[in-house]
Amino acid sequence: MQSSKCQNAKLQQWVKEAAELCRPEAIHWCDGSQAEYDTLMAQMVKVGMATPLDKRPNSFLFRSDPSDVARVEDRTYISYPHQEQAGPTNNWIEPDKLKGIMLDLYKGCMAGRTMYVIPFSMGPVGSPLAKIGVEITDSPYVVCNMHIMTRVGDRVLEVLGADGEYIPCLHSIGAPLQPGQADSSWPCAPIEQKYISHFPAENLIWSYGSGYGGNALLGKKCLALRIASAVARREGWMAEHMLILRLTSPEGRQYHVTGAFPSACGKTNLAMLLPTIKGWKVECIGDDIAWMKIGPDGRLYAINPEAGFFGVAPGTSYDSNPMAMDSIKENSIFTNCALTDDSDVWWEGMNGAPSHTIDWKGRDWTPDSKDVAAHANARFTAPASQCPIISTDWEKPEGVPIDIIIFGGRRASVVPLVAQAYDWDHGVFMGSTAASETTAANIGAVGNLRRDPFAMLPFCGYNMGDYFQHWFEMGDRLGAHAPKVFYVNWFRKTAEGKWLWPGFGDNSRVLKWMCERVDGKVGGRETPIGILPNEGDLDLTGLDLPAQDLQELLKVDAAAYQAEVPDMENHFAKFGDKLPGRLSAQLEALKKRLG
Ligand code: SAT
Ligand code: MN
Repeated sequence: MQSSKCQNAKLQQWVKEAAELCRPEAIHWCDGSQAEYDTLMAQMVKVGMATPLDKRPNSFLFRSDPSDVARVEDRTYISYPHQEQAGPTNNWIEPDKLKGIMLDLYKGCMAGRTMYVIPFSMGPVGSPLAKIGVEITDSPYVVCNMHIMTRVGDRVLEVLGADGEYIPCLHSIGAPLQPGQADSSWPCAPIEQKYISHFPAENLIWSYGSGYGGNALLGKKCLALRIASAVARREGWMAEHMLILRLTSPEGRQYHVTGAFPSACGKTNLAMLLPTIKGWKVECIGDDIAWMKIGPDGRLYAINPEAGFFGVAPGTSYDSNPMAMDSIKENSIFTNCALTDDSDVWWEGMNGAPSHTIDWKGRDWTPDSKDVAAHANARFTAPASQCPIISTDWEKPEGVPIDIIIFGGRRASVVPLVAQAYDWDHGVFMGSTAASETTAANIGAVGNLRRDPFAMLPFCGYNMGDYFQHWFEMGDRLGAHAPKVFYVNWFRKTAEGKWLWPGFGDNSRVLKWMCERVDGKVGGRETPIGILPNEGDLDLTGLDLPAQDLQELLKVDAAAYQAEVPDMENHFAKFGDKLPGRLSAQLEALKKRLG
């Protein structure tokens, strides 16, 4: 039960207690080695949980239970002693009560299974910005994904030492096996038994019942966003749902950009885009999470705490994101994609449909089938190091200095292609009122418009009113060093439902305008909602965009914005006296500008 490599008595004690509670058949301390990964994969192939892919070396396909295909926001809890600490946007149950419910579920929940202990680092091992977590799980699928998404292994235990701090993350799929009982290929608990719980006051994570993505890979949303955002507020830094990229101009000037977009709104595509404008280059640093701290020179520095990509598969192709396609050629895990007859994966939007596949539910599928072949939230898990344009500085312990912060979401109407905030306060207002059509990354309705402030609605580990205030305070500390803030919408459609903007590589044209704004080299016009490019300010060389579409993309429809004001007011009203006065002032200023 004990690990000879673990010198940390507290960790040994926690593992012992977890084993007494969950009653696994065996305990395995993960060392993060390739041999460990290979052994677990071989076991999962043997029992029919994983399918090896002939076309992609060392890559495997998994099919989840149809009930367990995405994050479960309704079953996600931020548990503080007082509900006000969790705020109006989080589900809350009082800690003792929630723990009581979950302890009952955890009792004997690992029967017949192995309990894996995964020591992992978010951020390069030993970096001053990194945080250590330890996930206990009964899912070998989770172990293999954590190998890719985080830094796992003995080196983490060494850094942890005898009395280092770690964030305990307890996970069970919630499917004990009775002696002789046959296992299913994706065991999990029914929805009403799923709990993704966070106790930020004690830096503790308890997850039960799901094996999928952010519900189960606890380093990601649970630790690096929900718990880290609460820690960051206490310690004066930021944990954000943001991609990080470096853009280099033809003159060799580097710009670092972070961008907050809700799940499944194109962060991965933006993070590794190939610019369509001459001489500009993008390097990827991260595609989902940024931890940002003010550096000794007063600027804001960002690191990517993750080590891999857990990207949305459908829609990813050599046209839309060739760098992602090259990242997943080998050593990758695929979940809920379709299986082709020549033992490869396929999904909608990859390229021409094969004449036959096995769909994500394991059924025969042809282009005539009425269902999709891959689930809309099918995912690939791939090492970040495999991205051909991963920045050589992506693991730099001190991070990269941020020049530009982007907010955005999916909006078929109203919101123009790009707008620059007048100043930091206006940028915080843009982030706090960000809205997007919901996606398949959460279990629930798709396509409904909702306010998703800073793309953190499902990920903020404390009262979001306090979170807004924290953004203002960071801006005050950054002063003249604060990054410039922009709001984008790649997803505008015509009344007939046609995309107005080509997106993907052509988004580099918008990024270029931002860089030139930072340097004061390009124009813009003041509008009620921010500074927009004049039609001649965007570099559209080589792009065949009808003039009418460009006009539509850069139009500010004051009446349409006015119609949104009541919704913004209701959104702000939820925060009561936690709403910073500076946000109310911004809303009043917007109303005035709209006339
Ligand atoms: O399943 S995850 O939460 O990791 C993916 C996402 O929603 O961004
Ligand atoms: Mn995400």
